[in-house]
Amino acid sequence: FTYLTAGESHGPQLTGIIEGIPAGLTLDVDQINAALADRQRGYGRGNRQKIEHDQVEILGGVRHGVTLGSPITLVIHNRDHAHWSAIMDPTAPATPENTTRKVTRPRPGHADLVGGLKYRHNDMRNVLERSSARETAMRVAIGNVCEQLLAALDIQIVGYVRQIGPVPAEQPLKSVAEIKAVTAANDLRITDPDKVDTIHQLIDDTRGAGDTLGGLIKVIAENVPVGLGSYVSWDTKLDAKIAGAVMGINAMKGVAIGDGFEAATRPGSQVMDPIAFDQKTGYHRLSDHLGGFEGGMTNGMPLVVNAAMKPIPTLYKALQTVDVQTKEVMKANVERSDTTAIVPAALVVENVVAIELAKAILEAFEGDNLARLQDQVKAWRMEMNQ
Ligand code: EPS
Repeated sequence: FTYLTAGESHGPQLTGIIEGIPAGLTLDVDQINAALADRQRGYGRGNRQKIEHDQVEILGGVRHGVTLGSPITLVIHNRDHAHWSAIMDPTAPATPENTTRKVTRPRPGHADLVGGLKYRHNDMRNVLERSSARETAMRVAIGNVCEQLLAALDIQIVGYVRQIGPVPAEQPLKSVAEIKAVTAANDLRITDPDKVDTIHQLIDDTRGAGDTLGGLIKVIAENVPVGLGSYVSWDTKLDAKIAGAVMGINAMKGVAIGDGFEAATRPGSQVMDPIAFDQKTGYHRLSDHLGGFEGGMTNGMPLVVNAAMKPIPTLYKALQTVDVQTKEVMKANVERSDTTAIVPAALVVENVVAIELAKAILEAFEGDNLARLQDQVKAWRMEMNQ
């Protein structure tokens, strides 16, 4: 199972190719589009989202709504490209007229400076166009294809926002369905709706001050088969793969499984999850401090993945930088941006975890055809007493 995305933020389109999805999966394009719309919502977003109306086009690997087992090609057009067609023209040679939005004052915290040095771009627009989180739209489209595969195997997953800036907003809800219902009903994707007003105010004040906010995200996956991933070598551990993939999302600075860093502060007796057994549900744990992983393998308890997102680096009240042409100390470039992207980021983390879970399942089982895969997973669950 592999996937690749391509495309610049203000270029003509984002493109994604996924290889390894089994044949026979009924793919609901409306569900992909609903996920894309969900990624565009959220308090604290900038004006770009008023321009975009993300919709996927399926151009390969699917026939009459059912996957063929061949590579699936997805496209999302950038509506904003209409305003950038000359500046982002893929083929017309550069002229003074089509290079007017040159970026020479790198933003601290962004990929601008090092990306420009590394690739020898004298216009750092060539960096920011691809390092932009616009690309996460395609990761959500691909992630939704994976979520539809996981749903066909009775696995549910949700991502939500636990904290925005310094304000925690988490109520201990347990089931994925319950979390989905509560977080869909507010524009912050939080489980504690009493915090909505406080956080709106915080975001407004932060925007007013020309500043930005990050936050904390949690993803929970239910009914994951026991024994995905392996303890035998470091690079077979599924928690490590998930951590890497989550860290690969724009602006992430931390990933933790289960109680994460907090587990380091307590004695072992308050961190390990005692084992129990009954005929109906088989082996289970009496708590889930370890977030569903032991020895890098899923243990049948809900997977709990936490992520910490830094604030957006584009500040309207710009920080000090150095102009790469003159080497003069200046204020950093200001591009149109969001005050916070924590709300869409929670959905992106959810989708990236879904991709890694689908990948792990397709590594563990033979995945040419969905019905055969379902039979294998069912037999496996029975053997695991799950
Ligand atoms: C982004 C900057 C903004 C965001 C963008 C990510 O875009 P623009 O510069 O066009 O205003 O809106 O996010 C998206 C376009 C999106 O769909 O999420 C950045 O620099 O990362």
